[in-house]
Amino acid sequence: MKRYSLCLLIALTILSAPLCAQALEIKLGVVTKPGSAQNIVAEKFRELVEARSEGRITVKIYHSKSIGNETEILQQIQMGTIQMGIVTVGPFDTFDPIVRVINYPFLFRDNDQADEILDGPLGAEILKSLESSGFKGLCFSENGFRNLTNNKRPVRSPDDVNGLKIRVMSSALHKTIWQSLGANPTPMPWPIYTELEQGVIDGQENPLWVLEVYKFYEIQRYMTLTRHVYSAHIDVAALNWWQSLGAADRTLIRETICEAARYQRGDNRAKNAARLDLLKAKGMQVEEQPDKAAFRRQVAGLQESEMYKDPRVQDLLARILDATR
Ligand code: EAX
Repeated sequence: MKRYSLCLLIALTILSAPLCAQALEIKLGVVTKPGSAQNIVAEKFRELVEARSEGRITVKIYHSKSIGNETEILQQIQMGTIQMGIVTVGPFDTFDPIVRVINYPFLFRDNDQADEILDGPLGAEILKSLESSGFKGLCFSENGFRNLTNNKRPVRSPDDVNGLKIRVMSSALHKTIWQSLGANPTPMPWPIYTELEQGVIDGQENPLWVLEVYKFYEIQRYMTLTRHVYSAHIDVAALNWWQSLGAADRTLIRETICEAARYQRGDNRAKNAARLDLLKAKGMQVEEQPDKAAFRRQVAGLQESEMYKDPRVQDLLARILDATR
């Protein structure tokens, strides 16, 4: 018998619950379906934290929009109706614009640089900042670098983007980025298969795993490896709930979710080459060498724009840009 079950049995027998640490059920929300990046973090976290607590802590994962889109998941965490979530940085920016620094276009050169910044003191500052909106930011997992797909034409330079109806995440920054690139961006919460299929939108942008897991190769013909934004998830908890936990539980939960995040980032990256092959085999036409310099020029004014005008956000962005150059 596991130690926790034994403990529970003794406690029940002699009606002396304080003998044991309290059972804890964590409700955790992700918008995507099983097999998706967010779910891989969530499932690894559940497996490890349940084993390490010997069943005292249990995790119930709500996925596939069963408790709403990513904005609604964050609202529920703020209200305390669920305790944790794995949420993409895009929709987070209406809760705290500080997260926009991560989605600054063409910020990170590669995965290593993203890890170096987000796992370091600058990333810690971002997580800390979220406390002012009721979140405890624990660590970063990832969607990965985002790429443009569409159904109209091959895209090599921003000229080809002109007028394309692109679905973007519910984020003012993402809308601004695609306006700067000449597209006609429409913010829409996840999922978007039907809208793509019916031609309500011409295209979208997401990392490679999304095209595989959501079978976008069935309904999108052209892909361009723009890698325009590194799309992190924030692995987040409700601040009030977090503060109600004992120190040992906080340490266990934080260490475990961060381990799950590192596991997921490695898993995601290891699969990307095979995904690209798959998407080509399924008939997608892939532009692997877009004119990155031209894309960068189009978004060069963003740092000075409305999006980053909050002095706190501007200051952090400047320091991150310094650290990445
Ligand atoms: O994680 O909304 C989005 O485009 C996200 O990247 C999506 O939920 C996949």
